[in-house]
Amino acid sequence: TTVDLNGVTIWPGWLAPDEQARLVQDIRAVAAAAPFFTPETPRGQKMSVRMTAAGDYGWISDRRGYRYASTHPSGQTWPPIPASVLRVWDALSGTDRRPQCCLVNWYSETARMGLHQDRDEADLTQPVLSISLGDDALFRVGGTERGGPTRSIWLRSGDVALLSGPARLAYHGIDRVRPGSSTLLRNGGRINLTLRVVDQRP
Ligand code: MD3
Ligand code: FE
Repeated sequence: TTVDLNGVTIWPGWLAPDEQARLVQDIRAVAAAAPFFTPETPRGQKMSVRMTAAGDYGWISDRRGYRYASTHPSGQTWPPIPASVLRVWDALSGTDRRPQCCLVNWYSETARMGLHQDRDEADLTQPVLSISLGDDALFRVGGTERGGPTRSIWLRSGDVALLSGPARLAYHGIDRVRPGSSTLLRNGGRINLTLRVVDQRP
């Protein structure tokens, strides 16, 4: 069963608890190879979300701007996307392309992500798939123009969302995290994985 929020398709509780635990274990291994870092906006503000990535590309932001990059800020290539994560893409993405980036966003209890569009990918006809793990988060989505009406929904651990079609360019963000709402992560907080195709089809 799915929920539609402004064209965003959500599968509530799509991942069983044992599968969620496997994903967390695999993301811990990703973070051991590619440690979480705190991105800085081009204007020099630290983001409240900590990030890392797996796959051919990660998304980085620093004083020079934001972009996809084939190496971690340390200079090392990103670890491969875990098979447990690829299985979710294969089940729900509806595309024949492989994800080139698994962005890992780590929210503390006070972290947020302001309303933004995702448009750094070369082929915007390819979907983005999002996996929520850990504490609940209040997700907000609007239309394709800034300042339009928005709707909100709580994303819970194990929920998967697919952003495709017109919703691919919708403004969206995370307003807040509900502390203590999940026991999946030892230290609380929330992890969101987003799977993306970055390059144009070769
Ligand atoms: C709607 N992440 O990484 S995931 C991001 O929970 C990002 O960490 C949020 O926004 C998070 O860029 C939201 C849900 C999501 C992801 C991509 C989208 C919703 C989207 C792209 C287009 C429209
Ligand atoms: Fe986004």
